[in-house]
Amino acid sequence: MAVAKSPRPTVPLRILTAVPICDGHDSAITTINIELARHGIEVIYLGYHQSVATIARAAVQEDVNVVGLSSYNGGHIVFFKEVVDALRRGGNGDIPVFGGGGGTITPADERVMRRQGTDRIFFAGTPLAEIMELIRRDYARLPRPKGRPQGDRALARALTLAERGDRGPKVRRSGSARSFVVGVAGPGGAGKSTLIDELTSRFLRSFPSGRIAILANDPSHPDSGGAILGDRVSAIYAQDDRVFFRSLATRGSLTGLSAAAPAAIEILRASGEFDLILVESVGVGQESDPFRIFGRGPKLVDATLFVLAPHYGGLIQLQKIALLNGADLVALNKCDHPMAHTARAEIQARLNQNARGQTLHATTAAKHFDPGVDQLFAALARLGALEPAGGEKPCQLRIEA
Ligand code: B12
Ligand SMILES: Nc1nc2c(ncn2[C@@H]2O[C@H](COP(=O)(O)OP(=O)(O)OP(=O)(O)O)[C@@H](O)[C@H]2O)c(=O)[nH]1
Ligand SMILES: [Mg+2]
Repeated sequence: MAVAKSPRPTVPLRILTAVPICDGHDSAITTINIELARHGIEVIYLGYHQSVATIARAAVQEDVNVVGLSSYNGGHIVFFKEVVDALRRGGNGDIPVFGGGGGTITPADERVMRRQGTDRIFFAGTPLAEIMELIRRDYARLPRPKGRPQGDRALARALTLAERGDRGPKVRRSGSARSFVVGVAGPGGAGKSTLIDELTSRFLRSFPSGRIAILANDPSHPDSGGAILGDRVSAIYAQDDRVFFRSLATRGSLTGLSAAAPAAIEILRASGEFDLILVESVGVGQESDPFRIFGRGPKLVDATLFVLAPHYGGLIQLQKIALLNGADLVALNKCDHPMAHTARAEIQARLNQNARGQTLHATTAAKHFDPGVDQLFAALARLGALEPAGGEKPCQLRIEA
């Protein structure tokens, strides 16, 4: 089929992609994701083996134009319908769902799926260029919820408007929480997202009724304007209604955060919904100050956590990292690595020289129940004087020596 060429969108289209539960075929969606980003589209990728609830929650919080599922396990007729139904039940049936699955989805299956609410299926043999053109042509418009958006969708839409440059999107105050906002920065791949996820698990266990928000910034590709927003892949514990997770692409901002991040933080604070807000920067360099902690403009966060892994180079590289002077908390992550022992001593010496009482935490975020992460969470909760919104006492953290 010939498709008329559509211009590059001025506001990037956002797609949530995922592979359904009990399906490990992720090579097709990986190819599709990269191609989407090459065509100026922002892809929020959830990963494989994803449940209906996880997909529907992410679609709402990310306020995407469309959900794309890649299904090869044979369960597509039921699974696509359940995603559509979950969106409709939550009043979000305006978010379209499409997908593919090569030869495992037949034209007869598609007819049933369309009747059940799936928008379209891309069959085996469809050229990638044709898929891209159809997506850009048919899904560029932001879905319109019926009536006034509610709950997380309302919050998500306010963030979308902020990303589009709307200066003061209105958000109704729906809670009474006094948010503690923590900026999490560090070099690319140091384990920021994994650590944030482990901190999220501590928060959910310690504060039985509180909510946490995560604003995950990832880089846009300067050539196409597209992006692979991949921080959600590490977010196992974000699969909980008490977690609001939003991915932001930098869209040309060179600060380490999206230009909309300050407004987004204010929107989340103003909602009164969240006791804790964690803001992840993109992987930062030696001179970066994404949260403006050194006085160049109003400070964006209440505290800063700097995360680095043992492979930072040597002593001289440590001396160059500006954020080590200003961060309130420092985590040396990947302490399962043999180099961690030396790194810990070097970083501790660097912090001692600052004489600012900064604490260093040795963490292994890839391990569940890591005592270093327990200690880091306890330090963070102390710093923010975190108290559950309902007034109940936080449950005791299990801290090992
Ligand atoms: C590669 C592959 C694997 C790899 C997966 C690697 C990986 N990480 O993904 C490996 C070897 C590991 C594997 C394992 C298995 N596989 Co396999 N696998 C395939 C194979 C050969 C190709 C699938 C693929 O990636 N195609 C490439 C994509 C790009 O092309 P496409 O499929 O034609 O898709 C087009 C469109 O549909 C569209 N599209 C696809 N998804 C999406 C999503 C969006 C959002 C959009 C816009 C478009 C789109 O893009 C393409 C454009 O032309 C298929 C056979 C086949 N020919 O489909 C079997 C197949 C899917 N596997 C099958 C099976 C049974 C298995 C295993 C259970 C085998 C076993 N007994 O262990 C395991 C299960 C693995 C698991 N954990 O789930 C069966 C499924 C049968 C069924 N559902 O009834 C198939 C059909 C083979 C067969 N004929 O038996 N598999
Ligand atoms: N060995 C080991 N690997 C870890 C640890 N923490 C995270 N990782 C792995 O490191 C890789 C990067 O982790 P992320 O959490 O995505 O890192 P990040 O800092 O958020 O990365 P960017 O957002 O791209 O800058 C992943 O493969 C993680 O599984 C750890 O403590 N030990
Ligand atoms: Mg990350």
